Amino acid sequence: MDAVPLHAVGYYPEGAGPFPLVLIVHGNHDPAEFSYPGYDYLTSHLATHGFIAVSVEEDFLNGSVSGEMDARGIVLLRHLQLFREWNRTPGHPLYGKIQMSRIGLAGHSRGGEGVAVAWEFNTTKHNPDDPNHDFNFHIRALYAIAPVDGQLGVMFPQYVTPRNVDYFVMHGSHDGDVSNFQGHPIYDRALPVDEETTGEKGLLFVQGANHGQWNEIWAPGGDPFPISYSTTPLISIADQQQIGLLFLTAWFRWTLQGRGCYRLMAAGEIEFDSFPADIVLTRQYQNAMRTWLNHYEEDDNPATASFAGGVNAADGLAVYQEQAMDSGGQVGRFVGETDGLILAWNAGAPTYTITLPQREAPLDANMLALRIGQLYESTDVYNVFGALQDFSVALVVNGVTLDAVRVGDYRELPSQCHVQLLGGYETSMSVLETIRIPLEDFNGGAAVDPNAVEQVVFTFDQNSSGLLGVDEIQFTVF
Ligand SMILES: [Ca+2]
Ligand SMILES: [Ca+2]
Ligand SMILES: [Ca+2]
Repeated sequence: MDAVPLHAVGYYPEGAGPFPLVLIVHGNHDPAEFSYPGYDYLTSHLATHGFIAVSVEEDFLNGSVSGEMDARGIVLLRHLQLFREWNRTPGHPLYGKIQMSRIGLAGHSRGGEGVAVAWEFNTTKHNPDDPNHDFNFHIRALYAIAPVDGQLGVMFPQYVTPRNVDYFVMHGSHDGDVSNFQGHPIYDRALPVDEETTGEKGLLFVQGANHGQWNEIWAPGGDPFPISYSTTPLISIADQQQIGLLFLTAWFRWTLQGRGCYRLMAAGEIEFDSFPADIVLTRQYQNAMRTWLNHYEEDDNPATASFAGGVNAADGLAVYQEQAMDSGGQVGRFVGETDGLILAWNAGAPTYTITLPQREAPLDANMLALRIGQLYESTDVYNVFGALQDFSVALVVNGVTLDAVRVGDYRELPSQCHVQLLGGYETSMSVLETIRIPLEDFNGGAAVDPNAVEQVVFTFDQNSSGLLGVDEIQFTVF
């Protein structure tokens, strides 16, 4: 393909600006039906909140095609070149109105990987002979809606790893197209655990959401592989779009406009009345200020902690194993790209204790965070379907055990829903929830010196049995 049209439709606010710029791009669909009008509900809403927001047409890349993922990203960069030119052109309606230092990209399905590809090619040459590769845009934030992963060709890394950029991914349990939550591995790779990086990342998993309802054009046609069985109903188009609108807007208001209350929403610490009721939302969040106690990537020995010299110990657990939480078919039906800990109990009040050595360098932290959740079981063995899971956490500081807190006071840990696509293809999966506990909560509201913490103790004392996945236990700053 030698040339493509540059065509996008959207809105800009009244006023002098300058305003941050958000591009939204669709994914693969029947090329005879325009997909780009399907995000009008998002672009119009963004414009009322101070963004220039457009939906980019890439219908000419659609159909029974493969190997086009590089083009999906490059077309977005070509659009940014055009906006840069208009912003510099006296007399153009957008002259001086675009805040080119604050750009966000959102994409759905193949477009969801396309925004990561655009971010990659923004600074990495996709073609050394391209005379027009003068991108280097300030792409600050990405938002992927039910993205694919790994469709980028062989000339460049097949899998994009977002670094030094804010990345958010949203997916539905009832996705009848990208049914294995391919954005989860991207979330796991983003801000790599073993690298110094900047940026933040968030994840939203919506029980009952499907693939197409986030696009107004795709929604009525249903997904290619509809749900045949689920313990959770498919949510309405209106509710699914409301959830997408709230989180996408919030992400860009935080990352491009610096509105801190929306960071709380991304981090799962605040809810609004505009959230549709009775829909189970699972959320993850992480920023780059992390001191790892356990990310479980260092080996496969549950006794060794990721914190150098740290030791993990279990007492009374029926299952206790460090393992891959990927799509390899282990217990839990995971879809990520990470290692974690699987634990279960069915008697007493067992414990999981992390013991830290004396620190050589002081660490900066005001929170303890981890991701944890009930694992999917086809029939109940340890968890009780429909019941919340819960447990306690305590710190030992200078030989004294401080107040225990109950994680249920921070976030609920609900059951994973069961889903089968038409034909009986099972797509149930376990998605963990980020829990963030201010250190002062362990000490009656008084500050806790993170350098003095000797042990973190989890006690499974709230339910008589349970099966949980655990990962990314960290001290962090918020
Ligand atoms: Ca491991
Ligand atoms: Ca280990
Ligand atoms: Ca991990």
